[in-house]
Amino acid sequence: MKKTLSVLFMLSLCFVLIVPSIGAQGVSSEGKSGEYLVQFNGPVNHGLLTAFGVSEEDVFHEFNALPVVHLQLTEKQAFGLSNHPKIKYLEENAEVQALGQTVPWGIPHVQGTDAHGEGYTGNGVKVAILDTGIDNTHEDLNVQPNGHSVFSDADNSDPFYDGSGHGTHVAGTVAALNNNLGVLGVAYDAELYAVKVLNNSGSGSYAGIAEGIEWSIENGMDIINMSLGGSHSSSILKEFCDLAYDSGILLVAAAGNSGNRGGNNDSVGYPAKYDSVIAVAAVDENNNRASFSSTGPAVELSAPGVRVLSTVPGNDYASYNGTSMASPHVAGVAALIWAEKPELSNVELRELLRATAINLGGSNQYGYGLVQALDAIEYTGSGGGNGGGQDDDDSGSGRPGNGRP
Ligand SMILES: [Ca+2]
Ligand SMILES: [Ca+2]
Repeated sequence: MKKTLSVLFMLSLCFVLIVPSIGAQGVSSEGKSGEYLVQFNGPVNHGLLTAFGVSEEDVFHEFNALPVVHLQLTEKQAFGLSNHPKIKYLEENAEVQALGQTVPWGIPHVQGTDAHGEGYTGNGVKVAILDTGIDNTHEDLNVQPNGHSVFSDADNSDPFYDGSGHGTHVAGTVAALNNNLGVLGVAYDAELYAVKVLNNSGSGSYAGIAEGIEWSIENGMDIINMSLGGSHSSSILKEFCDLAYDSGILLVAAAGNSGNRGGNNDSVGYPAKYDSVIAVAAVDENNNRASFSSTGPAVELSAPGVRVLSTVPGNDYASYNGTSMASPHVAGVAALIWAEKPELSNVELRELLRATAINLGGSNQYGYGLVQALDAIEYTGSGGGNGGGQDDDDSGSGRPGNGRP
């Protein structure tokens, strides 16, 4: 009997277009020449240009469709021509450039950009995205070449084909590239691994999750992100999660989207509910719990999960809501920390995430609160922090990818 899981995201609104914009041209000083576009009233009058001292080599291009010339002028020439009755328009040739990279609100919200400013980027930390696959042709993602699909049918056997968009979106929140396009991930130098455990419709089984966890252990993953869940417990899935945790992997999962408006039900799903897995709740820009975000004693941390802009297949971008979107913020923050503090065990890293989170109120709604990357990286433990402390019992010997047996 197969119990199904489903992806934990909701609406897919607001497709975002990257539109070209007109950048401002620098101001040229007196007598200095600049590039202009000049349109004549009637045919291009070369005699007029000559009269203003414009030589042939100053003309870059003469258009055919309109009486327009692209040329180089001094400010004085430009001023003179602009007042001449035979000139219809005279404009500086403004530079056109792509709008560039958009930083989704969640990235600074978890101190991702603060951490980047200090040079922390998650370099080399291996993050397995157990999801619907990752579109590895996306221009804003760098997906590692070895991945895995738990499916054998032709439509779902390729971990780099994401027919849903869910896994690609989750991946972008962890590690969309820092370039001049698209969006920015929390830990943009982390290594993304596509582990397809959900099919193109966003469904999977506990056996598939278990197989994805096994692959992650065998392939030396540091962090597993599971933006998925189901309402039934499975002893065997729990065993696999425990096995991964005991091997030193940090497991992060969406708490679930089964919360109610009052925030008073016990609705955290599996695998998030297991002790070995961090359950992540979703908040909005004002740090209010998203009304859908599951609640209960198992909620451990909070992260942005409302109107989260990230990558989707086909070099596109979209905003999604869900605890699925919150979980990869935590995975990304964990990657930022672990790259700087590889000596921490997964248990110590988890303690640090808790100790440096911003308390947002009720623990059943927010857990320890909103994760903070830079505070965690800079945490010395001496000041007492806001609860917890880092003493633990672990067998800990640093992150798995960092010299584990
Ligand atoms: Ca980017
Ligand atoms: Ca848990």
